[in-house]
Amino acid sequence: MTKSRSAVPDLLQHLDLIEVGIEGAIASIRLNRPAKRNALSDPLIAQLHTCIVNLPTTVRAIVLSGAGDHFCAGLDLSELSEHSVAGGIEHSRSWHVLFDLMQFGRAPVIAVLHGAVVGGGLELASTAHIRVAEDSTIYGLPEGQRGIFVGGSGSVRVPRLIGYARMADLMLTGRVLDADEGQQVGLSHYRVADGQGMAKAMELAKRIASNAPMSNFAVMHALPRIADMSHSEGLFVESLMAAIAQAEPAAKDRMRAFLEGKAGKVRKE
Ligand code: 1HE
Repeated sequence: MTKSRSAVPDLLQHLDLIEVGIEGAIASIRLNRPAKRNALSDPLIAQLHTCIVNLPTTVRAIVLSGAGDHFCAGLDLSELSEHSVAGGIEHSRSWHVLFDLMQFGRAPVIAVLHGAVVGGGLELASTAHIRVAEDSTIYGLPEGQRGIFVGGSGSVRVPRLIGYARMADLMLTGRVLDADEGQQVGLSHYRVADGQGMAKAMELAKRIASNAPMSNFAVMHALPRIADMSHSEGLFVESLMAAIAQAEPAAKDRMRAFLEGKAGKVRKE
């Protein structure tokens, strides 16, 4: 991928634990701590936060990946012993703030998964809107074995992807899922060969970035909230969101283009 360094705000060019690139409307963020398997230390969480809040407003899709042989080994275990109860809550909340910013941000996130996607790494991957998994991907929640509990929103986000029962199995037994098993249970949307994840993610990011902004906003912000609502509240919010989206000029232009035979048809590739 050809990335323009000049499009990356100055502040983000100086981060050392992540690598940021911008190509047109697509930002790429790579966790860049391969010697520690991209374990999420406090400074790495802080740099991700700085990055997400300082991305240019022109960014319409984000591709998230990890340098080296693994996407992310989760929490940096060397930091945990320092925490009191209050410190533990503060630490967990700092992850929640960042991960909410990613899920409910300005642009959809496409995660490229390979190698270990474990513990906090799976929590991070679960904030993404789309997950592309390479052959080498393995998923696990070793918190049970480490004597701790998920603290980076895993108990909220992971059951919504694979169900409470499967998450309990991963945590209680230390079971590790391979890429195919992950695909079967719904952890990934796309499965690709090793080394193909970034190209697939970029292809998807370009498609996503070309959607009408209000459609992407509705998918990111309304859809997950509606899923948490009662039937009647969900239908009410859906009507409001639908009316807002269809009133946008971008929606009217696209519908007119289809009726005039100038827009693509729905076809299976
Ligand atoms: C680490 C970490 C880490 C590696 N924190 N330093 N996460 C885990 O329980 C996963 C722990 N890690 C592993 O199981 C393995 O490292 C991997 C399967 C990810 C990769 O194995 P491998 O053979 O490629 O690497 P390695 O030799 O184990 O690790 C290389 C170095 O990274 C080594 O440091 P070095 O100084 O000896 O070279 C490791 O100590 C270091 N390293 N993973 C700190 N996680 C908000 S709650 C979230 C709770 C959790 O995430 S719990 C799950 C934590």
